[in-house]
Amino acid sequence: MLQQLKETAKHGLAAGDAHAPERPDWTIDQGWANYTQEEHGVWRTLFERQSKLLPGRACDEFIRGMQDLPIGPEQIPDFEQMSKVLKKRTGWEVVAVPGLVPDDVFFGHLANRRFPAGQFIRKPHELDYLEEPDVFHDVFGHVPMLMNPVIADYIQAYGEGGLRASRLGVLEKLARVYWYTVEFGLVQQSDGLRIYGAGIASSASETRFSVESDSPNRVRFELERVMQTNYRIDDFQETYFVLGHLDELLELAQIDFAPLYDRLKGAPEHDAGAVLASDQVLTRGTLAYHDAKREK
Ligand code: HBI
Ligand code: FE
Repeated sequence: MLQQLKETAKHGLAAGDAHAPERPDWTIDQGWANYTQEEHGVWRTLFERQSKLLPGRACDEFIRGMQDLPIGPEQIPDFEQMSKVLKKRTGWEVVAVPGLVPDDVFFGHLANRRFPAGQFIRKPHELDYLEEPDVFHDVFGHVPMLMNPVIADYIQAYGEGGLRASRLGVLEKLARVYWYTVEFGLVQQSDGLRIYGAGIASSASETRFSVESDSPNRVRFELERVMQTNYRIDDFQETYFVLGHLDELLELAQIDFAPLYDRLKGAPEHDAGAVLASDQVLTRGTLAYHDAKREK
């Protein structure tokens, strides 16, 4: 999955790298007319698979965002067309990038309501494995939620917070909040537990695992707890953090993190699968899925 990409981000993008950008903001032209039929076909395969899985598993906001966007199975979406609709709704636009971009560049885009989306699409033989975020993860996974005003403000605030956290040397803590919300978040809806995280919504296997498996823990989201918790970059999450309502992200976007960073300096870190006495546990996982792998 795309979790791998965090490592790549750290190691793969040194200055003077072969991936050195032509533009300082790392954007490229999407070059929509240059996608091949095979590439549109990969999009269709992934789109149809996820569209069948998500009703009843993704939150209402995701489903509605998808419906209101010019996104369908036929072809990889045209970023310009999509941005027109998105811009009207929440002021966001989608810009093309070659893959992972350096943290400060990424945050700079988010802080200005530009979502950097991978221009390329994965190959037909790697439908379920990704080292860098591609157009399917970024567009199918993220853009429907950017149609929602709460998420729109929250991700912009993350961009601004990311720039500050980088300067303070505490990015790891903030990145965990992004990971366990924007990428792998679940939310309690009146009719059950639902997905809003893009890393889940763009993955067929994790869509099922996150809401149906007995293996993972599902714990009520609590900011400081999440900031102290490691995450899996190479596999399904061992723990999902669950919001009572998406509006909680609105408060989160307004919190001054600086005092939290201070308070958490030297505080214990929790394993990805840990359950704490202070947790409000919704489902205590068996952890069978990850334990089976650890035994090997
Ligand atoms: N670049 N294109 C892209 N997409 C990401 O999600 C991304 C990135 N660069 C850095 C990054 N994510 C993360 O390391 C930060 O959110 C911490
Ligand atoms: Fe993502």
